[in-house]
Amino acid sequence: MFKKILVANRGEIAIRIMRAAKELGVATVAVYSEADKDAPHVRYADEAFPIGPAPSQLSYLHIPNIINAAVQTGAEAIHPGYGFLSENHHFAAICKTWGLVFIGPPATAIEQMGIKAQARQMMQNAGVPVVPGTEGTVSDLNEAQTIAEQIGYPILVKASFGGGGRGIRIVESADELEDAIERASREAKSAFGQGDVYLEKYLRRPRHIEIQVLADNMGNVVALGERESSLQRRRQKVLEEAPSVAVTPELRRQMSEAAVRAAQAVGYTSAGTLEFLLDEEGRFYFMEMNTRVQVEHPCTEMVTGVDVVKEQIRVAAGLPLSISQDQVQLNGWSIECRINAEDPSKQFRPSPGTITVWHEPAGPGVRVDSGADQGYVVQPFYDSLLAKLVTWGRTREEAIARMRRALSEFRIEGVKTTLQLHQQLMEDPDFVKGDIHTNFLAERMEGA
Ligand code: MV4
Repeated sequence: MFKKILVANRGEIAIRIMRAAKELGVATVAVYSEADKDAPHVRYADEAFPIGPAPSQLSYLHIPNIINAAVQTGAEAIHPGYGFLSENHHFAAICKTWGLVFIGPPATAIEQMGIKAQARQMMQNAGVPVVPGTEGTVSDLNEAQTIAEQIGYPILVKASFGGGGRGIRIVESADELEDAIERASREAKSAFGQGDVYLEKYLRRPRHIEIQVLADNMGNVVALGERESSLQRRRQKVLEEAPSVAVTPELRRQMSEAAVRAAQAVGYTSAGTLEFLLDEEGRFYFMEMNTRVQVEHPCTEMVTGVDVVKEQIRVAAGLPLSISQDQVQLNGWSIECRINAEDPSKQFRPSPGTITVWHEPAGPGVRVDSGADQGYVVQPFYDSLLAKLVTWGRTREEAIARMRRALSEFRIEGVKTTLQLHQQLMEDPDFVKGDIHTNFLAERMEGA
């Protein structure tokens, strides 16, 4: 096992990773920007190293400063968390050249899954179902029109280097296709420096189901069941749960087998997530692979008892996974509410400022992963996630009852938050029934 690792992130996920390290007897190094010198993740670490000014480009995304911090402090490995450098295959490769272990998948797997059009093709070759669409990227308008006619409108134009939903356009009919391809391509070029796009059949009300996988260097790949994250707002996830009301044991088996094949096809190691769309007829389609630990990993931890981050560190240290597929059992239900510093009355714009009151809920079945506390100043430079409130119950009903209770205990003053949005969701009859899909929040908010 490592003696010391560096955590190249901030906020709740930096603390989450350091907790795993501490349980494994591994010392931790935090890095921090000038804006974060008093942040909780800096206090939690055994030591901390400054990496530059507040803007991420100059600190948390600045590869030389992070490598320097690891070298100066004698860390043997770097955990990138999520966001920032976590899916930057150049960073993963650079770590290696400095003799540092990147706690994540091989750089090649990150790169292959990062090119979405190529990932689609690879997955299809591996026997994983994909949404009907183009083989590879659109190179010629006539050809795109022919394929669009074959799969039928509505069609989605997606950026191959996008991901997370940027550079996406819905096309309702043939006369809009040319314009949509041009716009999506231009948007992708300016956002990602690369204008390749591909086409997919647009599914109108799919559920978003993702399978968590873990893989080690001995060839073991284990699927930890699904999460459902259909509740999103402007492609930002708001709430996640595990398992999903829409997944039967048979469907779970099929999706898990597809996820394991997908991971094997790219020589995956560490923790990763296969994102699928599930249509109203119960058919599932591969959409993307996230080659990092995800924000919502605690839902899986609550229902499987497996510590996803500890497994990542073990695998990076060359150890085998601590569980096999037949030891994976799902127990009960878990829900995660993302508590963001955002103002619901201003279209959920970030709400920076000083937190004057911070009181976290506790008690049976409640887990809080937070990166803020009383007196903490929410910075405008970074993601607005303050805390993840996660509950567990023997049933979905019990997890919801605990979430209602925990939300009522959570007190945050000084900044606007999404606490109230979650309280409303917990009372929504369709949410309580489990009748949700990826257009749920958009439809609710249009109505409001
Ligand atoms: C889709 C889709 C329907 N059909 N692709 C949005 C974010 C990006 N990762 C992919 N997204 C979608 N792709 C096809 N062919 C619907 C969405 C989508 C969505 C997906 C997952 C979770 C929430 C979503 C909210 C709106 C749209």
